[in-house]
Formats: sequence, structure tokens, C-alpha cells
Amino acid sequence: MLQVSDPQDLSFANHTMKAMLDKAYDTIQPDLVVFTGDNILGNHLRDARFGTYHTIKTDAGEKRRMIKAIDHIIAPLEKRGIPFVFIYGNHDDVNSITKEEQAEIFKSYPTCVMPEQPDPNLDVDTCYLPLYSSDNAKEIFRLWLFDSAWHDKKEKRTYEYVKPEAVKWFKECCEANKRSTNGIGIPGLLFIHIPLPEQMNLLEPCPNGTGGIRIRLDDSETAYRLNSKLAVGALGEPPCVLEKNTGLFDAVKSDGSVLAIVSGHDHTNCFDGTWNGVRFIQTACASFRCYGDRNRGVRLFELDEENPTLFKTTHFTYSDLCGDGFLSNLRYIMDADGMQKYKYPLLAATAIGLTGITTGIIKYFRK
Ligand SMILES: [Fe+2]
Ligand SMILES: [Mn+2]
Repeated sequence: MLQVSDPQDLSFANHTMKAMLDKAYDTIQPDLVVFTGDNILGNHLRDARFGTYHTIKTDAGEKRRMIKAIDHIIAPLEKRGIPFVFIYGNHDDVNSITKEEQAEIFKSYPTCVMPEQPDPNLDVDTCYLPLYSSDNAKEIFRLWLFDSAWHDKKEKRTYEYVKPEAVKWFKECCEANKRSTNGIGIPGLLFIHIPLPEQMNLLEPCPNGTGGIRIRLDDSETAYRLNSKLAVGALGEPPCVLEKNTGLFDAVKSDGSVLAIVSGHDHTNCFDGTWNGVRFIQTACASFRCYGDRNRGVRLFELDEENPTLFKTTHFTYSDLCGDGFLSNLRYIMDADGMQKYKYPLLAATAIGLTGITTGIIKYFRK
């Protein structure tokens, strides 16, 4: 299965991201896609493409644009018959449309395999998807999906934590799981948009000027890097973890059936590490519309039904999927957010070059 995190785009979606995802679906041919939040850039749906012309002023208009933005990421799966599930990120519901209405848009696609909400006290995207053995005889794996942020539409504020009800539900499910399997439990992966605070333990302070990421804690700023004894991968920004700890880590740790907590949210962080017996997998964004770096891509998880606890994970970047040639790089520079400092000089140089050639040709023929 493929994790696509933070595709985070609008009703006019970025063509290079779409090309990258198409390439991922065609070459990897996943059996399932898990969207791990910031699936759309929900807080900018009303914006105009340029200036203020064509800004949307009504809720109905906003919903039309949301439907279009969602279609950009789901239609490619629909076309290929690839099932998908989703969780929300902090950017998804910062608009007039509720999470429930948004879930209805996703669920209107026949390839959506999102389970029914197990408890009305939970968010629509908090649930688990059971995976069965190929003979359908038994459940062999569980994909836990957790909501981690929601927007209070009246207060106009985003809250970033896992609701205590969701942690309670998780513990109850795990206890039932143990009872029904004689104490063994069913292994699984837990997907959550915003990383848990405990993920910070994968970092260590490092001397200034040695390539660490500067993180401001209390009054002082210190450089941090991934602790190479605990994690491998890239730390591109200070991890932006949940603002409040409601005990999900402790619940995962004491149960032991979750093989890894998989998150997105930090667009330039892409690593895999273990702290205190719990594995954290962090995936970079897919978005070209929002900030990111050359780790923009998708993450593959491979499960073997004979031995599901030994899953394999590989991250594929834009270059891995679309190649590292001149045209692929040119496309990246022209279309990726953050590349403006190369894009505009390149466009200017091309314009100057073309003007020079045209003037030369005119002069030649006038002789
Ligand atoms: Fe994001
Ligand atoms: Mn986010």
C-alpha cells in the first residue's frame, strides 16, 4: 500500500504533482492508498488563482471547489480501480464544510473503502480498516486511522490533539483484540497526520554550524539533528508535533500490537526511527503547491501475509518516480513551490536568449 501525505492542493491542481502520483500508481501498482491528511488545501479554496478576480464568496461555491480539489486526487485511483482510505490534516476542514460532508464526497467514490465510524463520539476519520488473509479466512492486519486536528468553525481556531475519547476507544479495541486472539493481538500500523510529541525523542542537540535544524524551546534556540542511533532519514524542519498529549503513545506502547506510528504534516521531514520500543515513520509531502523539498514523494508499505509483522517500507521521491534527467528537473523547477529563485531567473534568461535569437534572425534577413 502507498501512503500519500499532504497532497494539499486546490481546485486547479499542480500538474507535476499529478504526474508524479500517476507515475507512482502505474509503476508501484498499490493495492491500497492511504491519504494521511492535508489532502486538500482547505483554507485556500476561496482564493483566486491570480489577484482577487474569481474569489469565491459563498459556501456553495466553496463546496464546488472542494469537490473539484478532491477529484484531482481521487480520479486517478478511480481510473485504475485502486481502493483508498483517508484521514484529515489541519488544512482539510478550515472552511465552511464539515468533516462529515467532506467524508461524503470521498465516500461517493466506489473505490473508497473507509470503514463506518465505529463510535459517534469519534471523528469520521477515526476508525480501523481490517485486512484479511487472501483466502478471506481471518483478519491478519489492522490499519488504524486517527484524526489529529479539527477546526472550530465558530471560534475559528484549529485544535491539534487526539481526542481522549479516541484513545479510550483504541484501548478498548486492543483489549478486545487480545481477548479474541488468546493474548497475541493483531499487528497493525497507525496512521495519524500530526506526529506525536514523543517523536521528538528521535532528535539530539548538535553543535551550531554542523547542519542541524534550529529549534526554539522556551527562550533559547538550539540546533538538533536525528539521533543516528535511533533513526535514519532526513530532518528538514523542526517537527511540529501535537500541541497536547492525550496518551496515545502510552496506549500504543502498553498494547504492543502497533508496529509503527506513521505520520505526515512536516513536509520536509522523512525518516524512520524507534524510541522506547515504538517505531515512528515520518513521510514527506506530495504537494508541489505548498512548501517542500526534493523528498516530495510517496511511501510504500509491503506486507507479507505469512509474516505481517515484518513489513517493509520504502520512500520514493519525485526523482525516483519521474527520473533525474534535464526535463524532469526543469519541470520540478517550474512547478514546485520554493523554486521561484531558480524559476524566474531561468525564465528571464530564456526570454533574453529568445529575444537575442529573434533579433539576430531579423538582422540577418534585413541585410
Ligand atoms: Fe501539510
Ligand atoms: Mn498539516
